[in-house]
Amino acid sequence: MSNRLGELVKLLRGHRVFIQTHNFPDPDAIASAYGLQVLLGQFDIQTIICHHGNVERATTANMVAEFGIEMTNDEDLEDMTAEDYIITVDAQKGNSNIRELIGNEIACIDHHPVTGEYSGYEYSDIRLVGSCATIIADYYRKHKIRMSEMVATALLYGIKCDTRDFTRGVTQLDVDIYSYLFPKANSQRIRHFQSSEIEFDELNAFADSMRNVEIFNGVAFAELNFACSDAFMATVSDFVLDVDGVNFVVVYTRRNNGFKFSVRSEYEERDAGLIISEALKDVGGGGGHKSMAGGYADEAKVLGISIDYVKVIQNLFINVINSIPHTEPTVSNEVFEGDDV
Ligand SMILES: [Mn+2]
Repeated sequence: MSNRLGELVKLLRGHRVFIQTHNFPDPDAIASAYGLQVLLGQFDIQTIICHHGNVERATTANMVAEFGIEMTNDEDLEDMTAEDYIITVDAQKGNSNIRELIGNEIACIDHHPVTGEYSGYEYSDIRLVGSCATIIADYYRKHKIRMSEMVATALLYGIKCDTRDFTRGVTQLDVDIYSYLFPKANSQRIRHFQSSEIEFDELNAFADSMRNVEIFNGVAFAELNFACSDAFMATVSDFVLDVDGVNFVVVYTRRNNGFKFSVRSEYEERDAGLIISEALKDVGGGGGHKSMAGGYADEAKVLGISIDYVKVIQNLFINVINSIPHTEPTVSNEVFEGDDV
């Protein structure tokens, strides 16, 4: 795993290269794409960052604007061809959160568990660390490549977001990368991004959703009864997980003839990715990390079980959680030895 940058550069040279993030990119996806673009630029490989879905949250929009990151929406990519190369970052081809584009997905850099069947990458660097930005920063560190304050700040912010300030999914590599990035980054900018994670016009929606929280034996459910972004759902799940006595959170909203889910877990024993994939296997699908996961359920299939969809959703999750042998919960830290995970 150690000297692979040369391999990647060699693979890309002479091709038109796109860096594609997951849909509705979050700070980790944006930081990773940006950090990779600047890195490859140092080897004279020009890239175009592309994505599907808007970058409209205040924090992500601030990031893009303040760093001057050029992000092209897939609808504006008129001239991508099947010969063009795509590197997927913070996502893997075939996942439900990344749109299929015409180019050739030749490479992947990601920190999510492998779920799809796609095996066409000629280069893949998938490590189960706290953020994709950690992996990108590791390339700079290993190869002693100069890093600008903007890149360091973006990557550090990406790590902080995905690990929730180093409280979830943190590995030794994330910690090492933190100490590598910290002296290079601008902390004031990070504070500014962090202080705009909830938007003013979301405050009422946020308060309403808190009134709908139901808790059963440490498992909290919240239905969001209004159109909301994935990022907003994630913010709500994180917030509910902070409630004393809650160690597992299921937040969901109705969307496109279905239900969209965001799940959080505090304990190793309640593996969010495994639980959601099991809970939704007959009505949709889901997956993710031990501590954070997402998924989708088909409305007709849920309502086919019972018209009382709230109970259906609660039962689907609670049945899976209750089937897990009960042991004393341990706090999930997912610390791995060494940095090549
Ligand atoms: Mn990520």
